[in-house]
Amino acid sequence: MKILLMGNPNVGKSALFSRLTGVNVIVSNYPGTTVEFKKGTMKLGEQWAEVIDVPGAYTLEPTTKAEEIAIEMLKNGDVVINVVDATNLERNLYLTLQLLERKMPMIIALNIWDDAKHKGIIIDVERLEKLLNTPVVPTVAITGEGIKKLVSRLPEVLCASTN
Ligand SMILES: Nc1nc2c(ncn2[C@@H]2O[C@H](COP(=O)(O)OP(=O)(O)OP(=O)(O)O)[C@@H](O)[C@H]2O)c(=O)[nH]1
Ligand SMILES: [Mg+2]
Repeated sequence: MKILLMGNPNVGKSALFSRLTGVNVIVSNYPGTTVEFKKGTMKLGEQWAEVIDVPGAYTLEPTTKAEEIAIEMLKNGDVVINVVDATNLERNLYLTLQLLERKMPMIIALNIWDDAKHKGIIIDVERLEKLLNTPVVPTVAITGEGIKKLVSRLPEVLCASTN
């Protein structure tokens, strides 16, 4: 099982990666490039899953080397945790919609939820979930808020993908 952490640059993918994975993290360069990514593992029920901190991408129509690599990685992933910046929802949804078009099993971590609240940004999470037909879980990667819930909802998308 390969879990990909994907999202725009600077949305908290690496912070979430650290929360999900243990100590055995490998940092590598994507073959033939200087683009770095991290690989770790997490326990998912009885199984170990591989978690990959994919380089940030705004689009799946690549404009940068990092985006090209993100797309390559997407081909080998089983499920995507799409990390979305709750303070920049509209911009972030561009990539989200492209991922949905690819019919990748996906769950959304609506991250930086703390800043969004402080800024008075109100997001109707249930409505967003219905609109996208995808689980959406508010998270604060730097404190760990919402991470357990995020992980607990992963099986929903995994089951849906094997049906
Ligand atoms: N307030 C707040 N800050 C966060 C949260 N998650 C991450 N950050 C901060 O946001 C910044 C970016 O976090 P990263 O985890 O490096 O983001 P990233 O998506 O890995 O960034 P790139 O690898 O550059 O694409 C850091 O300063 C984090 O401390 C969050 O939930 N709330
Ligand atoms: Mg990062």
